[in-house]
Amino acid sequence: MDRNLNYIASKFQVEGNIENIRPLGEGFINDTFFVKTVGDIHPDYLLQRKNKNIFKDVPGMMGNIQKVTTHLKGKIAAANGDVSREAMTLIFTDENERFFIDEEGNYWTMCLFIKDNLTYESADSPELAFAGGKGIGKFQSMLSDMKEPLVDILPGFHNIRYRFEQWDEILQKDPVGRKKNLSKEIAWVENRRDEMLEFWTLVENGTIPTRVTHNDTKINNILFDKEGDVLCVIDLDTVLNSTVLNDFGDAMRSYTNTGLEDDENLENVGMDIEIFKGFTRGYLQEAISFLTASELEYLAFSAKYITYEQVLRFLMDYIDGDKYYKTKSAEHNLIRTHAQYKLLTSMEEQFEEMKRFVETCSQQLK
Ligand code: GN1
Ligand code: MG
Repeated sequence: MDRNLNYIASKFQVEGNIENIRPLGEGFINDTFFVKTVGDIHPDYLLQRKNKNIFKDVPGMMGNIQKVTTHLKGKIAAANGDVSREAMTLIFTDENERFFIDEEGNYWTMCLFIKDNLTYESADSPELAFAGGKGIGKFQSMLSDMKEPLVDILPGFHNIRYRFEQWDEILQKDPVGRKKNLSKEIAWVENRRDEMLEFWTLVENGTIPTRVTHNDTKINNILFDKEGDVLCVIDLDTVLNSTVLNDFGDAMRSYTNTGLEDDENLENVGMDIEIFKGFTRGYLQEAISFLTASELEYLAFSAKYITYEQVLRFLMDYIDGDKYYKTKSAEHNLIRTHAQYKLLTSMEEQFEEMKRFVETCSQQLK
C-alpha cells in the first residue's frame, strides 16, 4: 500500500521529498492521506482518493473546485489576506491535470495542507458557533457574485423530491430484508413528506434563489485558527448551485447537536439553542446584505429540512444494505438514523424560538 501511495503522490507537482504518507481523518466518503515532506522548508500535502461510487464526474467536480477556489483567492488577495491559507489550493499532476487515475480506475487528487489549524466535531461554545457562522456567511458572500455556473455533479443532492424517488425505489426493493422491523422509523420519514416537499417547491419555482453553495458545512469541514476564527472552508467536493439554506441548515445539524451524529445514548442528543443563536448571529452579520426575504423566512426551517434529509439518507442506506456511507458496525446507519431523528424532534420543539430569533436578529442588523 505504502509503495503504491508513494507512487501516486509522486505523480503530483510536490515540492521537496516525501518523508511519509499516513491516513488522516474519518470522512464518510473519500479516503484522505497526509503527505509529509522532508524538513520544514516545503509544504505538506493532502492526497485523496475520491469515492468513485458517489462521484461519477471527478473531472467536473475538480473543475468546480478550481473555479470556486480561484474566485475565492481573488477576493482574499483583494482584501490582503493569505491566499494559500484562507482558501484551498489544488496541486496539479506532472501532466497538468487536476487528478491522477490509477490502474484500478480510482481518481486521486491533491491539495496543499494548511498548517496550524484547529478542527472540531461539535461547537462547544456560542462564540465558536458565532465564528463558524461568520465563516460560512463570508464564504457565501465572497461567492455571491460568481457568474460562471458550476457543473451539477450530484444531481438532486439536497433535493428532497429526488431523495423520495430513491427512497420509494429502495423501500420497494428492500434488498436485504431490513424493512420489516422499521415501521416506526419509516413513519418518521413519511409523516413529514408533504411539509418537506412544500419547502423544496419554493426552490424549484425560484421563490428561494439558487446560488453557489458548499452543501456539506458540518463543523469538521471548517478549519479554525488559534484566535477561534474561521481560517478556511474545506471539503469542496459538493460545491454546487443550490440554495444557501442548505449550508445554514447543515451547519446547524452539526454545530447545535449536544451529542454525536451517531450517539447511542439518545439522552445526549438535542439542539442547543444558544449555539443556534450564536451561529445565526455570525452568519447574518455577513449574509444579511445579500439574503432575500424568502431566504430569511425559511432560514430556521432549513435546520429541520437538512436534519430530516439526513434521517432519510441514513435510514435509506440502512435499508439498502449500507452501500453509501462507510459504517463501523452492521447497525451503524440505524444508530445514526435514531440520533439524527432525536435531533430533529428537538429542533421541532424549539422551532418557534428559532424563528423568532432569526426575525429579531435580522431586524437588528438591517
Ligand atoms: C458526508 O464527506 P463527509 O463526511 O464530509 C456526506 C454529507 C453528509 C455527511 C453526514 C458527498 O460528508 O452529505 O451530510 O457525510 N457527503 C456526501 O455526516 O454525501
Ligand atoms: Mg469532510
